[in-house]
Amino acid sequence: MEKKEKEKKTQQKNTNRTKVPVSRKTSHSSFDFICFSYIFIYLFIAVFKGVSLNYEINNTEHHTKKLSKDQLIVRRGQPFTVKVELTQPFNPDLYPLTITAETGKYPSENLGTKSCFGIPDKIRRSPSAKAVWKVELEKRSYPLTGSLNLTITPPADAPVGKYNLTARYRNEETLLATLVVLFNPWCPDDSVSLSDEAQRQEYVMNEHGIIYSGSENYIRSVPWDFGQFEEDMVKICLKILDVNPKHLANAANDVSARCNPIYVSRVVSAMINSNDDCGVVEGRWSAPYSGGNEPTHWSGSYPILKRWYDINCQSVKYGQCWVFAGVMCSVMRLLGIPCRVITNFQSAHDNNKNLTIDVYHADYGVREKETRDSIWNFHVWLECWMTRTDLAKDGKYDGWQVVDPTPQEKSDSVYCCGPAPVKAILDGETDLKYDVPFVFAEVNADCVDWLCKADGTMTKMLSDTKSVGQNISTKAVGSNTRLDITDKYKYKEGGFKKLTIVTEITLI
Ligand SMILES: *[C@@H]1O[C@H](CO)[C@@H](O)[C@H](O)[C@H]1NC(C)=O
Ligand SMILES: *[C@@H]1O[C@H](CO)[C@@H](O)[C@H](O)[C@H]1NC(C)=O
Ligand SMILES: *[C@@H]1O[C@H](CO)[C@@H](O)[C@H](O)[C@H]1NC(C)=O
Ligand SMILES: *[C@@H]1O[C@H](CO)[C@@H](O)[C@H](O)[C@H]1NC(C)=O
Ligand SMILES: [Ca+2]
Ligand SMILES: [Ca+2]
Repeated sequence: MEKKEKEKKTQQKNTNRTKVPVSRKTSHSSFDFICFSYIFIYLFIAVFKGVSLNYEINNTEHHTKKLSKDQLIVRRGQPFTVKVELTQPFNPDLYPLTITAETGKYPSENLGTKSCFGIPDKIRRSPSAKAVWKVELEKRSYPLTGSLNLTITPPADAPVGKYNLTARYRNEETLLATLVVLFNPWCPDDSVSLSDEAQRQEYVMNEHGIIYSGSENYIRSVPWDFGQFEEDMVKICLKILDVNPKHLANAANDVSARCNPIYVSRVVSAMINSNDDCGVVEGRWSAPYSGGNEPTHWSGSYPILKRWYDINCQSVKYGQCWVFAGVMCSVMRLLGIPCRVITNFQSAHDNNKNLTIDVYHADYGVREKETRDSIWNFHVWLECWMTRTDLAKDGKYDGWQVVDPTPQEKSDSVYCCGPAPVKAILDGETDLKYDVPFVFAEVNADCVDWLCKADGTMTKMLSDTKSVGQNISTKAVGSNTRLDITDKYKYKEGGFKKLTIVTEITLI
């Protein structure tokens, strides 16, 4: 106890003195020594001499170089190297090196938010420890001079977010690194794994996109700047996670659940709209747009996200579907979940979940019946790529999932939507999580026009089974052309599949 106190004081005293030379040194040396570890040089029995986080090499290999050159940002399931220098020979048989990785305010081994590992890895762990990290001594290390090249690997199911790595050797502890861990589409074991490099470049790395709007007869291409690699996007996106109501209610469980892209995409879909929480964008669908900008003002996500962050997490005014989807795409790409923006033309909003869009027309002298069912000339949502082992072990529902941040209907009493597997929408499997019936209706609902008569009866005037869900479009991989993916959402009109589906649905 006493010794620790003393160390702390020395540490504080030395911080000021060492700061200037340390930072000057980092800019010229190939190794970036961090202050914390440097301080120990001045301690009498210090064992940690220096740490180099190899930012350049690590961030390049983890596809995060565009994000930062002086912060370690890695992806789970993939090793990174750290060089540690000791003031004495490394003797792991006598004195093991232990490292602890911690994230969130309540790190716990059983929740996967804390992991203890080391060389040799003889650490006693709880049998229910989740997300166990590992470390190996690289061949190019010189234990006799205390120069260690460590290869550290976060597990492929680690919660994403900010971590502290602390090392302990011979009763001395030092902060090795503060780093950020992201999802890893390059890692086969990650639940967001995407095998094709061209697709990863498009759906994770591309900062520029096209959002389609207009109508099915005149499709407009609007460029959108995602800006997911802007300098402070890590900070902004982690803030979005930290102010979400589930985090405020139970921070330990929320941080633990950040290992799961299903959970994260659902949370982000709720946090992009300002309903229910301090979400990023406030929606408005008609003038006046006073106190903010018209939705058509925006051409990219970053100015919106930055503004939200700068005004202390107050929602930015105003957005409509393409703004919500564009902003969410930036957040998901930054976090490392592959995603793309989708436009559905003649998109139905089936307010009462019965798969028909009912429009009521008044007979002479009769008031029109109120209806909240509606058809939008287009609607924009997001597809995110992930496995759905929660729905089927055989991978049937893996792949693209609809996630829609536009506040249309509540799901579990919050304005959010999805992830809904596109395969489940195609096959009309409306009992699957999340919100499959709602998205199914957006692309499949029948339109019924009713005539309301003076005696209170109604006559069906017109029934249109074809117009909803047209020309479902997204930007193609590696080019600026439009890809029509309507056949991923629905079988050809009148096909056998659709008929069975409608019967199933009307029974619900
Ligand atoms: C990480 O270390 C910093 C600085 O020592 C501290 O403020 C922070 O609370 C730590 N975070 C975790 C998750 O341990
Ligand atoms: C540590 O590894 C890096 C590359 O991974 C290498 O350049 C460096 O020389 C190694 N350090 C030592 C002390 O061998
Ligand atoms: C759907 O709901 C509307 C309004 O309640 C109703 O008029 C219509 O008949 C319903 N359609 C079906 C197929 O149940
Ligand atoms: C939209 O889809 C329809 C068929 O559903 C097709 O006839 C039309 O050419 C498509 N429009 C465009 C712009 O591709
Ligand atoms: Ca919200
Ligand atoms: Ca309806």
